[in-house]
Amino acid sequence: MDILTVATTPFTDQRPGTSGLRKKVRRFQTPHYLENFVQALFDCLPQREGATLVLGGDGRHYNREAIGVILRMAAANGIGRILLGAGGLLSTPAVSNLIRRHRTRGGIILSASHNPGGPDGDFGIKFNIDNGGPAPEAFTEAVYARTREITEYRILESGEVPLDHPGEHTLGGMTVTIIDPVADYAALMETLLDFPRLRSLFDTGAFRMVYDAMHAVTGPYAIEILEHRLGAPADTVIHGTPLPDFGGGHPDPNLVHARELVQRLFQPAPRCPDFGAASDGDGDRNMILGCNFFVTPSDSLAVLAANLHRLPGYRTGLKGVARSLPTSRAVDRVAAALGVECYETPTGWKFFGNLLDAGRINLCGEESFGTGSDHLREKDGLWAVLCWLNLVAERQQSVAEIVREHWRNFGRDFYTRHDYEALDPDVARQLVDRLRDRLGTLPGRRFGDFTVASADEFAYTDPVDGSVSEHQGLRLLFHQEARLVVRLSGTGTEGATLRLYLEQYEPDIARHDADANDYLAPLIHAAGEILQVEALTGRSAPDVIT
Ligand code: G16
Repeated sequence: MDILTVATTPFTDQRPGTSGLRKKVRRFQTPHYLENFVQALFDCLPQREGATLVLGGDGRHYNREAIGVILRMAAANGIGRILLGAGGLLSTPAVSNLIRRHRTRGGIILSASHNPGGPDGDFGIKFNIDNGGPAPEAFTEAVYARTREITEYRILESGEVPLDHPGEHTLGGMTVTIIDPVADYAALMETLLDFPRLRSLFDTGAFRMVYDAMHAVTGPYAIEILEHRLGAPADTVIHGTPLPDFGGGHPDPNLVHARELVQRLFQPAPRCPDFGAASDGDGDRNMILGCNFFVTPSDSLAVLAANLHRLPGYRTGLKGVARSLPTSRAVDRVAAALGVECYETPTGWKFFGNLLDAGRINLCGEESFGTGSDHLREKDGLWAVLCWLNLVAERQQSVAEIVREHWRNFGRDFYTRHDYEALDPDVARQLVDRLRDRLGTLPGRRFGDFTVASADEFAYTDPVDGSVSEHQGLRLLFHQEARLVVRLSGTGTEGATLRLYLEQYEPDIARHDADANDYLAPLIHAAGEILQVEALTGRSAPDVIT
Protein backbone atom coordinates (compact mmCIF):
# COMPACT_ATOMS: atom_id res chain seq x y z
CA MET A 1 0.00 0.00 0.00
CA ASP A 2 1.46 3.33 -1.04
CA ILE A 3 1.78 6.26 1.32
CA LEU A 4 0.49 9.46 -0.22
CA THR A 5 1.78 12.86 0.78
CA VAL A 6 -1.12 15.22 0.18
CA ALA A 7 -0.61 18.98 -0.17
CA THR A 8 -2.93 21.06 2.00
CA THR A 9 -3.43 24.55 3.37
CA PRO A 10 -4.22 25.52 6.98
CA PHE A 11 -7.68 26.12 8.42
CA THR A 12 -7.77 28.92 10.96
CA ASP A 13 -10.47 27.47 13.24
CA GLN A 14 -8.78 24.38 14.66
CA ARG A 15 -8.05 25.56 18.19
CA PRO A 16 -9.26 22.90 20.65
CA GLY A 17 -11.75 24.19 23.24
CA THR A 18 -12.66 22.96 26.73
CA SER A 19 -12.60 19.40 25.47
CA GLY A 20 -10.92 18.92 22.09
CA LEU A 21 -11.94 20.22 18.68
CA ARG A 22 -15.73 20.39 18.29
CA LYS A 23 -17.40 21.52 15.09
CA LYS A 24 -20.38 20.79 12.93
CA VAL A 25 -20.18 17.44 11.13
CA ARG A 26 -20.26 19.37 7.86
CA ARG A 27 -17.19 21.36 8.87
CA PHE A 28 -15.33 18.13 9.58
CA GLN A 29 -16.43 16.86 6.15
CA THR A 30 -14.73 19.78 4.42
CA PRO A 31 -11.95 18.23 2.31
CA HIS A 32 -8.69 17.96 4.33
CA TYR A 33 -10.27 19.36 7.53
CA LEU A 34 -10.06 16.19 9.62
CA GLU A 35 -6.78 15.18 7.97
CA ASN A 36 -5.07 18.49 8.79
CA PHE A 37 -5.98 18.24 12.45
CA VAL A 38 -4.95 14.60 12.73
CA GLN A 39 -1.62 15.27 11.01
CA ALA A 40 -0.97 18.20 13.37
CA LEU A 41 -1.72 15.88 16.26
CA PHE A 42 0.68 13.21 14.99
CA ASP A 43 3.33 15.86 14.35
CA CYS A 44 3.13 16.90 18.01
CA LEU A 45 3.15 13.37 19.41
CA PRO A 46 6.52 12.58 20.97
CA GLN A 47 8.12 9.22 20.05
CA ARG A 48 5.43 8.50 17.51
CA GLU A 49 7.32 5.79 15.60
CA GLY A 50 6.00 2.37 16.62
CA ALA A 51 3.72 3.82 19.33
CA THR A 52 0.47 2.20 20.41
CA LEU A 53 -2.67 4.34 20.54
CA VAL A 54 -6.27 3.67 21.56
CA LEU A 55 -8.99 4.77 19.12
CA GLY A 56 -12.77 4.87 19.38
CA GLY A 57 -15.77 7.13 19.44
CA ASP A 58 -19.34 7.49 20.60
CA GLY A 59 -20.84 6.15 17.38
CA ARG A 60 -22.22 9.44 16.15
CA HIS A 61 -22.63 10.31 12.48
CA TYR A 62 -19.20 10.38 10.72
CA ASN A 63 -17.61 8.18 13.43
CA ARG A 64 -16.89 5.26 11.12
CA GLU A 65 -15.66 7.41 8.23
CA ALA A 66 -13.36 9.38 10.53
CA ILE A 67 -11.96 6.16 11.98
CA GLY A 68 -11.17 4.93 8.47
CA VAL A 69 -9.23 8.14 7.73
CA ILE A 70 -7.40 8.14 11.07
CA LEU A 71 -6.37 4.49 10.69
CA ARG A 72 -4.90 5.15 7.23
CA MET A 73 -3.12 8.25 8.52
CA ALA A 74 -1.83 6.46 11.61
CA ALA A 75 -0.34 3.71 9.43
CA ALA A 76 1.26 6.31 7.16
CA ASN A 77 2.70 8.15 10.15
CA GLY A 78 4.54 5.19 11.64
CA ILE A 79 2.12 4.30 14.46
CA GLY A 80 2.83 0.69 15.43
CA ARG A 81 -0.48 -0.47 16.79
CA ILE A 82 -4.01 0.77 17.32
CA LEU A 83 -6.38 -0.65 19.92
CA LEU A 84 -9.79 -0.03 18.42
CA GLY A 85 -13.22 -0.61 19.96
CA ALA A 86 -15.33 -2.98 17.85
CA GLY A 87 -17.72 -1.05 15.64
CA GLY A 88 -15.54 2.01 16.24
CA LEU A 89 -17.18 2.38 19.66
CA LEU A 90 -15.49 3.26 22.92
CA SER A 91 -16.79 5.45 25.71
CA THR A 92 -14.48 8.22 26.91
CA PRO A 93 -13.91 6.54 30.31
CA ALA A 94 -13.23 3.23 28.53
CA VAL A 95 -10.54 4.92 26.42
CA SER A 96 -8.97 6.38 29.55
CA ASN A 97 -8.97 2.93 31.12
CA LEU A 98 -7.46 1.23 28.05
CA ILE A 99 -4.66 3.81 27.82
CA ARG A 100 -3.75 3.18 31.44
CA ARG A 101 -4.20 -0.57 31.43
CA HIS A 102 -2.26 -1.17 28.22
CA ARG A 103 0.22 1.65 28.86
CA THR A 104 -0.29 3.17 25.45
CA ARG A 105 1.14 6.49 24.28
CA GLY A 106 -2.37 7.95 24.36
CA GLY A 107 -5.72 7.73 22.66
CA ILE A 108 -7.94 9.49 20.16
CA ILE A 109 -11.60 9.94 21.09
CA LEU A 110 -14.17 10.86 18.47
CA SER A 111 -17.08 12.58 20.15
CA ALA A 112 -18.83 15.88 20.60
CA SER A 113 -19.96 14.60 23.99
CA HIS A 114 -23.47 15.79 24.86
CA ASN A 115 -23.93 17.82 21.66
CA PRO A 116 -26.52 16.54 19.14
CA GLY A 117 -25.42 14.23 16.34
CA GLY A 118 -26.56 13.36 12.82
CA PRO A 119 -25.56 14.97 9.50
CA ASP A 120 -26.50 18.44 10.78
CA GLY A 121 -25.18 17.82 14.27
CA ASP A 122 -21.76 18.05 15.85
CA PHE A 123 -18.58 16.02 15.72
CA GLY A 124 -15.40 16.22 17.71
CA ILE A 125 -11.93 14.85 18.17
CA LYS A 126 -9.93 14.80 21.34
CA PHE A 127 -6.50 13.46 22.27
CA ASN A 128 -5.74 11.89 25.64
CA ILE A 129 -2.17 11.48 26.84
CA ASP A 130 -0.45 8.49 28.43
CA ASN A 131 -1.90 9.06 31.90
CA GLY A 132 -5.34 8.48 30.32
CA GLY A 133 -6.46 12.08 30.69
CA PRO A 134 -7.21 14.90 28.25
CA ALA A 135 -4.08 16.48 26.81
CA PRO A 136 -3.02 19.55 28.78
CA GLU A 137 -3.21 23.02 27.28
CA ALA A 138 0.47 23.07 26.34
CA PHE A 139 -0.14 20.09 24.03
CA THR A 140 -3.42 21.31 22.54
CA GLU A 141 -1.91 24.73 21.90
CA ALA A 142 1.05 23.09 20.14
CA VAL A 143 -1.39 21.12 17.96
CA TYR A 144 -3.25 24.33 17.19
CA ALA A 145 -0.01 26.11 16.26
CA ARG A 146 0.84 23.21 13.96
CA THR A 147 -2.58 23.41 12.23
CA ARG A 148 -1.76 27.05 11.39
CA GLU A 149 1.36 26.13 9.40
CA ILE A 150 0.55 22.72 7.98
CA THR A 151 1.36 22.17 4.29
CA GLU A 152 0.91 18.42 3.84
CA TYR A 153 -0.36 15.24 5.45
CA ARG A 154 0.44 11.57 5.04
CA ILE A 155 -2.15 8.88 4.41
CA LEU A 156 -2.23 5.35 3.01
CA GLU A 157 -3.59 5.43 -0.50
CA SER A 158 -6.11 2.71 0.31
CA GLY A 159 -6.90 -0.02 2.79
CA GLU A 160 -9.40 -0.58 5.53
CA VAL A 161 -10.04 -2.99 8.37
CA PRO A 162 -13.38 -4.63 9.16
CA LEU A 163 -14.37 -2.47 12.14
CA ASP A 164 -16.90 -4.95 13.48
CA HIS A 165 -14.58 -7.98 13.61
CA PRO A 166 -12.61 -8.38 16.84
CA GLY A 167 -9.09 -9.68 16.40
CA GLU A 168 -5.78 -8.63 14.86
CA HIS A 169 -5.69 -6.94 11.46
CA THR A 170 -2.90 -5.38 9.47
CA LEU A 171 -3.00 -2.04 7.73
CA GLY A 172 0.20 -1.10 5.92
CA GLY A 173 2.90 -1.74 8.52
CA MET A 174 0.51 -1.17 11.44
CA THR A 175 -1.39 -3.67 13.57
CA VAL A 176 -5.01 -2.90 14.39
CA THR A 177 -6.34 -4.87 17.35
CA ILE A 178 -10.11 -4.72 17.49
CA ILE A 179 -11.35 -5.32 21.01
CA ASP A 180 -14.62 -5.72 22.87
CA PRO A 181 -15.28 -2.12 24.01
CA VAL A 182 -16.92 -3.18 27.27
CA ALA A 183 -14.83 -6.02 28.78
CA ASP A 184 -11.90 -4.13 30.36
CA TYR A 185 -14.16 -1.38 31.65
CA ALA A 186 -16.63 -3.77 33.26
CA ALA A 187 -13.75 -5.65 34.89
CA LEU A 188 -12.46 -2.38 36.35
CA MET A 189 -15.88 -1.56 37.83
CA GLU A 190 -15.92 -4.95 39.60
CA THR A 191 -12.70 -3.99 41.41
CA LEU A 192 -14.09 -0.66 42.66
CA LEU A 193 -17.64 -1.44 43.73
CA ASP A 194 -19.43 -4.04 45.79
CA PHE A 195 -20.95 -6.16 43.02
CA PRO A 196 -22.40 -8.85 45.36
CA ARG A 197 -24.23 -6.15 47.32
CA LEU A 198 -25.39 -4.50 44.12
CA ARG A 199 -26.72 -7.84 42.92
CA SER A 200 -28.65 -8.20 46.16
CA LEU A 201 -30.37 -4.92 45.38
CA PHE A 202 -31.97 -6.47 42.33
CA ASP A 203 -32.49 -9.98 43.82
CA THR A 204 -36.00 -9.56 45.11
CA GLY A 205 -37.35 -7.51 42.24
CA ALA A 206 -38.55 -4.85 44.69
CA PHE A 207 -35.94 -2.27 43.66
CA ARG A 208 -36.72 -0.63 40.35
CA MET A 209 -34.29 1.35 38.27
CA VAL A 210 -34.25 3.00 34.83
CA TYR A 211 -31.00 3.88 33.05
CA ASP A 212 -31.27 6.08 29.97
CA ALA A 213 -28.37 5.48 27.58
CA MET A 214 -29.85 8.12 25.23
CA HIS A 215 -29.04 5.99 22.17
CA ALA A 216 -25.42 6.85 22.80
CA VAL A 217 -22.30 4.87 23.62
CA THR A 218 -23.11 3.64 27.14
CA GLY A 219 -25.93 1.32 26.03
CA PRO A 220 -23.71 -1.77 25.64
CA TYR A 221 -21.79 -0.95 28.84
CA ALA A 222 -24.94 -0.47 30.91
CA ILE A 223 -26.65 -3.58 29.54
CA GLU A 224 -23.59 -5.71 30.29
CA ILE A 225 -23.00 -4.34 33.78
CA LEU A 226 -26.51 -3.62 35.07
CA GLU A 227 -28.53 -6.32 33.36
CA HIS A 228 -26.02 -9.13 32.75
CA ARG A 229 -23.62 -8.85 35.70
CA LEU A 230 -25.89 -7.32 38.35
CA GLY A 231 -29.14 -9.02 37.40
CA ALA A 232 -31.28 -5.92 36.85
CA PRO A 233 -34.39 -6.68 34.76
CA ALA A 234 -33.97 -6.69 30.99
CA ASP A 235 -35.84 -3.42 30.50
CA THR A 236 -33.71 -1.45 32.97
CA VAL A 237 -31.67 0.18 30.21
CA ILE A 238 -33.73 2.32 27.85
CA HIS A 239 -32.51 3.74 24.53
CA GLY A 240 -29.70 1.21 24.80
CA THR A 241 -28.71 0.93 21.14
CA PRO A 242 -26.10 3.46 20.00
CA LEU A 243 -27.40 5.29 16.91
CA PRO A 244 -25.54 7.76 14.66
CA ASP A 245 -28.15 10.47 15.32
CA PHE A 246 -28.92 9.38 18.92
CA GLY A 247 -32.44 8.61 17.76
CA GLY A 248 -32.97 12.29 17.00
CA GLY A 249 -32.39 13.14 20.67
CA HIS A 250 -29.90 15.40 22.36
CA PRO A 251 -27.62 13.09 24.39
CA ASP A 252 -27.25 15.47 27.30
CA PRO A 253 -28.25 13.90 30.61
CA ASN A 254 -30.13 16.74 32.25
CA LEU A 255 -33.71 17.46 33.24
CA VAL A 256 -34.45 19.05 29.87
CA HIS A 257 -33.04 16.50 27.43
CA ALA A 258 -33.58 13.19 29.26
CA ARG A 259 -37.31 13.83 29.02
CA GLU A 260 -38.65 10.27 29.06
CA LEU A 261 -36.50 9.31 32.02
CA VAL A 262 -37.57 12.39 33.93
CA GLN A 263 -41.24 11.68 33.21
CA ARG A 264 -40.85 8.16 34.57
CA LEU A 265 -39.11 9.30 37.73
CA PHE A 266 -41.42 12.19 38.45
CA GLN A 267 -44.79 10.56 39.02
CA PRO A 268 -46.75 9.37 42.05
CA ALA A 269 -44.67 7.12 44.31
CA PRO A 270 -46.20 3.69 43.63
CA ARG A 271 -45.49 3.97 39.91
CA CYS A 272 -42.22 5.80 40.23
CA PRO A 273 -38.97 3.76 40.06
CA ASP A 274 -36.53 4.00 42.98
CA PHE A 275 -33.58 5.11 40.93
CA GLY A 276 -33.01 6.81 37.60
CA ALA A 277 -29.82 7.70 35.78
CA ALA A 278 -28.58 8.80 32.39
CA SER A 279 -25.31 9.29 30.56
CA ASP A 280 -24.28 11.45 27.65
CA GLY A 281 -23.00 10.80 24.11
CA ASP A 282 -19.55 9.51 25.10
CA GLY A 283 -20.45 8.19 28.54
CA ASP A 284 -18.48 10.51 30.76
CA ARG A 285 -21.41 12.48 32.19
CA ASN A 286 -24.10 11.29 34.56
CA MET A 287 -27.40 12.43 36.00
CA ILE A 288 -28.73 10.84 39.18
CA LEU A 289 -32.44 10.81 40.03
CA GLY A 290 -34.45 9.30 42.84
CA CYS A 291 -38.21 8.89 42.92
CA ASN A 292 -39.40 12.49 42.42
CA PHE A 293 -35.92 13.73 43.24
CA PHE A 294 -33.11 15.32 41.22
CA VAL A 295 -29.56 15.29 42.58
CA THR A 296 -27.61 18.30 41.35
CA PRO A 297 -24.14 17.31 40.11
CA SER A 298 -22.62 19.54 42.78
CA ASP A 299 -24.57 17.76 45.52
CA SER A 300 -23.70 14.42 43.97
CA LEU A 301 -20.00 15.24 44.31
CA ALA A 302 -20.46 16.34 47.92
CA VAL A 303 -22.43 13.21 48.85
CA LEU A 304 -19.85 10.94 47.22
CA ALA A 305 -17.08 12.80 49.04
CA ALA A 306 -18.79 12.27 52.39
CA ASN A 307 -19.44 8.58 51.66
CA LEU A 308 -16.41 7.53 49.65
CA HIS A 309 -15.05 5.30 52.41
CA ARG A 310 -18.17 3.10 52.09
CA LEU A 311 -17.13 1.96 48.60
CA PRO A 312 -14.77 -1.02 48.37
CA GLY A 313 -12.30 0.69 46.05
CA TYR A 314 -11.92 3.65 48.43
CA ARG A 315 -11.89 2.19 51.93
CA THR A 316 -9.13 4.58 53.05
CA GLY A 317 -11.53 7.46 52.38
CA LEU A 318 -11.18 10.86 50.81
CA LYS A 319 -7.56 11.94 50.28
CA GLY A 320 -8.47 15.30 48.82
CA VAL A 321 -11.06 16.56 46.37
CA ALA A 322 -11.28 19.03 43.50
CA ARG A 323 -14.13 20.85 41.84
CA SER A 324 -14.26 23.27 38.94
CA LEU A 325 -14.83 26.94 39.74
CA PRO A 326 -18.54 27.00 38.82
CA THR A 327 -19.35 23.83 40.78
CA SER A 328 -21.12 24.65 44.05
CA ARG A 329 -19.21 24.83 47.27
CA ALA A 330 -21.12 21.93 48.83
CA VAL A 331 -18.08 19.68 48.55
CA ASP A 332 -15.87 22.29 50.21
CA ARG A 333 -17.93 21.83 53.38
CA VAL A 334 -17.34 18.08 53.33
CA ALA A 335 -13.61 18.53 52.75
CA ALA A 336 -13.41 21.00 55.62
CA ALA A 337 -15.25 18.62 57.95
CA LEU A 338 -12.95 15.75 56.98
CA GLY A 339 -9.84 17.92 57.18
CA VAL A 340 -8.73 17.30 53.59
CA GLU A 341 -7.77 19.72 50.84
CA CYS A 342 -10.39 20.97 48.36
CA TYR A 343 -8.95 22.39 45.12
CA GLU A 344 -10.81 24.86 42.90
CA THR A 345 -9.83 24.43 39.24
CA PRO A 346 -10.94 25.98 35.94
CA THR A 347 -13.69 24.28 33.94
CA GLY A 348 -12.29 21.30 32.01
CA TRP A 349 -11.39 17.82 33.14
CA LYS A 350 -7.77 18.29 32.05
CA PHE A 351 -7.16 20.46 35.12
CA PHE A 352 -7.73 17.49 37.45
CA GLY A 353 -5.02 15.33 35.84
CA ASN A 354 -2.00 16.62 37.74
CA LEU A 355 -3.82 16.56 41.08
CA LEU A 356 -4.87 12.93 40.50
CA ASP A 357 -1.42 11.89 39.25
CA ALA A 358 0.23 13.50 42.27
CA GLY A 359 -2.12 11.66 44.65
CA ARG A 360 -3.41 14.93 46.07
CA ILE A 361 -7.03 14.02 45.35
CA ASN A 362 -8.97 10.82 44.73
CA LEU A 363 -12.32 12.40 43.81
CA CYS A 364 -13.28 15.29 41.56
CA GLY A 365 -16.31 16.65 39.82
CA GLU A 366 -18.03 19.42 37.95
CA GLU A 367 -21.42 21.04 37.81
CA SER A 368 -21.67 19.93 34.19
CA PHE A 369 -22.74 16.42 35.23
CA GLY A 370 -19.20 15.05 35.52
CA THR A 371 -17.85 13.00 38.41
CA GLY A 372 -14.72 10.89 38.59
CA SER A 373 -12.00 9.47 40.79
CA ASP A 374 -8.41 8.34 40.60
CA HIS A 375 -9.49 5.11 38.89
CA LEU A 376 -9.23 6.99 35.56
CA ARG A 377 -8.26 10.38 34.25
CA GLU A 378 -11.68 11.15 32.76
CA LYS A 379 -15.04 11.70 34.30
CA ASP A 380 -17.01 8.51 34.32
CA GLY A 381 -20.80 8.42 33.99
CA LEU A 382 -21.56 4.78 34.63
CA TRP A 383 -19.07 4.61 37.51
CA ALA A 384 -20.91 7.47 39.22
CA VAL A 385 -24.21 5.65 38.73
CA LEU A 386 -22.75 2.47 40.24
CA CYS A 387 -21.34 4.45 43.18
CA TRP A 388 -24.80 5.84 43.90
CA LEU A 389 -26.38 2.40 43.60
CA ASN A 390 -23.74 1.08 45.96
CA LEU A 391 -24.62 3.78 48.50
CA VAL A 392 -28.34 3.09 48.19
CA ALA A 393 -27.68 -0.64 48.73
CA GLU A 394 -25.26 -0.14 51.60
CA ARG A 395 -27.17 2.57 53.47
CA GLN A 396 -30.57 1.03 52.77
CA GLN A 397 -31.89 4.50 52.08
CA SER A 398 -33.48 6.11 49.06
CA VAL A 399 -31.63 8.68 46.97
CA ALA A 400 -33.74 11.47 48.48
CA GLU A 401 -33.09 10.26 52.04
CA ILE A 402 -29.34 10.18 51.43
CA VAL A 403 -29.29 13.72 50.04
CA ARG A 404 -31.63 15.16 52.69
CA GLU A 405 -29.51 13.65 55.43
CA HIS A 406 -26.46 15.19 53.79
CA TRP A 407 -28.15 18.61 53.83
CA ARG A 408 -29.02 18.15 57.51
CA ASN A 409 -25.36 17.49 58.25
CA PHE A 410 -23.75 20.12 56.05
CA GLY A 411 -26.49 22.59 55.04
CA ARG A 412 -27.82 22.93 51.49
CA ASP A 413 -26.18 24.82 48.65
CA PHE A 414 -29.07 25.76 46.38
CA TYR A 415 -27.76 25.79 42.84
CA THR A 416 -28.80 26.52 39.29
CA ARG A 417 -27.14 27.19 35.93
CA HIS A 418 -28.66 29.43 33.27
CA ASP A 419 -27.43 29.02 29.67
CA TYR A 420 -28.00 31.55 26.90
CA GLU A 421 -27.13 29.68 23.73
CA ALA A 422 -26.14 30.68 20.19
CA LEU A 423 -25.53 34.32 21.08
CA ASP A 424 -23.72 36.63 18.73
CA PRO A 425 -20.10 36.03 19.87
CA ASP A 426 -19.32 39.76 19.85
CA VAL A 427 -22.31 40.54 22.04
CA ALA A 428 -21.44 37.73 24.47
CA ARG A 429 -17.84 38.90 24.67
CA GLN A 430 -18.93 42.50 25.26
CA LEU A 431 -21.20 41.39 28.09
CA VAL A 432 -18.35 39.59 29.81
CA ASP A 433 -15.84 42.38 29.09
CA ARG A 434 -18.24 44.93 30.50
CA LEU A 435 -18.56 42.99 33.76
CA ARG A 436 -14.80 42.42 33.92
CA ASP A 437 -14.20 46.15 33.59
CA ARG A 438 -16.56 46.85 36.50
CA LEU A 439 -15.27 44.16 38.88
CA GLY A 440 -13.24 46.61 40.96
CA THR A 441 -16.25 48.87 41.51
CA LEU A 442 -18.66 46.16 42.68
CA PRO A 443 -17.59 45.28 46.26
CA GLY A 444 -19.93 47.00 48.72
CA ARG A 445 -22.65 47.62 46.15
CA ARG A 446 -26.13 46.25 46.72
CA PHE A 447 -28.26 44.57 44.06
CA GLY A 448 -31.72 43.61 45.32
CA ASP A 449 -31.17 41.55 48.48
CA PHE A 450 -27.48 41.01 47.84
CA THR A 451 -24.34 42.97 48.65
CA VAL A 452 -21.15 42.17 46.77
CA ALA A 453 -18.37 41.08 49.12
CA SER A 454 -15.72 40.48 46.45
CA ALA A 455 -15.46 40.26 42.68
CA ASP A 456 -12.58 38.95 40.58
CA GLU A 457 -11.55 37.03 37.50
CA PHE A 458 -10.48 33.48 38.27
CA ALA A 459 -6.94 32.44 37.38
CA TYR A 460 -5.49 29.07 38.33
CA THR A 461 -1.95 28.15 39.21
CA ASP A 462 -1.54 24.40 39.01
CA PRO A 463 -0.03 23.43 42.36
CA VAL A 464 1.85 20.51 40.78
CA ASP A 465 3.56 22.00 37.72
CA GLY A 466 3.10 25.71 38.40
CA SER A 467 1.40 26.38 35.05
CA VAL A 468 -0.96 29.34 35.05
CA SER A 469 -4.36 29.48 33.32
CA GLU A 470 -5.92 32.93 33.20
CA HIS A 471 -9.36 34.30 32.29
CA GLN A 472 -11.24 31.28 33.61
CA GLY A 473 -14.45 32.99 34.68
CA LEU A 474 -15.73 35.99 36.62
CA ARG A 475 -16.88 35.37 40.18
CA LEU A 476 -18.87 37.52 42.53
CA LEU A 477 -19.24 36.59 46.18
CA PHE A 478 -22.06 38.15 48.17
CA HIS A 479 -22.27 38.71 51.92
CA GLN A 480 -25.47 36.63 51.94
CA GLU A 481 -23.48 33.36 51.42
CA ALA A 482 -24.30 33.52 47.74
CA ARG A 483 -22.16 33.40 44.62
CA LEU A 484 -22.47 34.22 40.93
CA VAL A 485 -20.02 32.89 38.35
CA VAL A 486 -20.08 34.05 34.75
CA ARG A 487 -18.19 32.52 31.83
CA LEU A 488 -18.50 31.64 28.18
CA SER A 489 -18.70 27.97 27.25
CA GLY A 490 -15.75 26.38 25.48
CA THR A 491 -17.70 23.50 23.95
CA GLY A 492 -20.41 25.06 21.78
CA THR A 493 -20.33 24.95 18.00
CA GLU A 494 -22.81 27.70 17.20
CA GLY A 495 -22.24 31.29 18.24
CA ALA A 496 -21.39 31.78 21.91
CA THR A 497 -23.01 30.28 24.99
CA LEU A 498 -23.14 32.42 28.10
CA ARG A 499 -23.32 30.51 31.36
CA LEU A 500 -24.47 31.99 34.66
CA TYR A 501 -23.93 29.80 37.70
CA LEU A 502 -25.90 30.81 40.78
CA GLU A 503 -25.78 29.39 44.28
CA GLN A 504 -26.74 30.26 47.82
CA TYR A 505 -26.07 28.44 51.05
CA GLU A 506 -28.92 27.62 53.43
CA PRO A 507 -28.10 26.14 56.84
CA ASP A 508 -31.73 26.18 58.09
CA ILE A 509 -33.18 22.65 57.78
CA ALA A 510 -36.72 24.07 57.68
CA ARG A 511 -35.92 25.65 54.30
CA HIS A 512 -34.13 22.71 52.66
CA ASP A 513 -37.15 21.44 50.78
CA ALA A 514 -37.76 24.70 48.91
CA ASP A 515 -37.80 24.57 45.13
CA ALA A 516 -34.35 25.65 43.89
CA ASN A 517 -35.70 28.13 41.37
CA ASP A 518 -38.04 29.71 43.90
CA TYR A 519 -35.31 29.86 46.49
CA LEU A 520 -32.83 31.39 44.08
CA ALA A 521 -35.27 33.83 42.44
CA PRO A 522 -33.94 36.89 44.34
CA LEU A 523 -30.35 35.98 43.38
CA ILE A 524 -31.37 35.41 39.77
CA HIS A 525 -33.00 38.82 39.82
CA ALA A 526 -29.86 40.42 41.26
CA ALA A 527 -27.73 38.73 38.59
CA GLY A 528 -30.02 40.18 35.91
CA GLU A 529 -29.53 43.62 37.38
CA ILE A 530 -25.74 43.24 37.49
CA LEU A 531 -25.30 41.74 34.02
CA GLN A 532 -28.13 43.39 32.07
CA VAL A 533 -28.41 40.22 29.98
CA GLU A 534 -31.77 41.14 28.51
CA ALA A 535 -30.76 44.68 27.58
CA LEU A 536 -27.52 43.52 25.97
CA THR A 537 -28.67 40.32 24.24
CA GLY A 538 -32.40 40.84 23.75
CA ARG A 539 -33.03 37.52 25.48
CA SER A 540 -35.63 37.60 28.22
CA ALA A 541 -34.93 34.09 29.53
CA PRO A 542 -32.21 31.46 29.36
CA ASP A 543 -32.47 28.65 26.79
CA VAL A 544 -31.58 25.91 29.24
CA ILE A 545 -31.80 25.85 33.02
CA THR A 546 -30.07 22.98 34.82
C1 G16 B 1 -16.55 19.21 28.75
C2 G16 B 1 -15.39 19.21 29.70
C3 G16 B 1 -15.88 19.51 31.08
C4 G16 B 1 -16.66 20.82 31.10
C5 G16 B 1 -17.79 20.74 30.09
C6 G16 B 1 -18.52 22.06 29.94
O1 G16 B 1 -17.38 18.13 29.04
O2 G16 B 1 -14.75 17.96 29.69
O3 G16 B 1 -14.77 19.59 31.91
O4 G16 B 1 -17.18 21.07 32.36
O5 G16 B 1 -17.28 20.41 28.82
O6 G16 B 1 -17.63 23.00 29.44
P1 G16 B 1 -18.12 24.41 28.93
O7 G16 B 1 -18.83 25.03 30.10
O8 G16 B 1 -16.87 25.12 28.53
O9 G16 B 1 -19.09 24.18 27.79
P2 G16 B 1 -17.85 17.14 27.91
O10 G16 B 1 -18.68 16.12 28.62
O11 G16 B 1 -18.63 18.01 26.96
O12 G16 B 1 -16.58 16.62 27.31
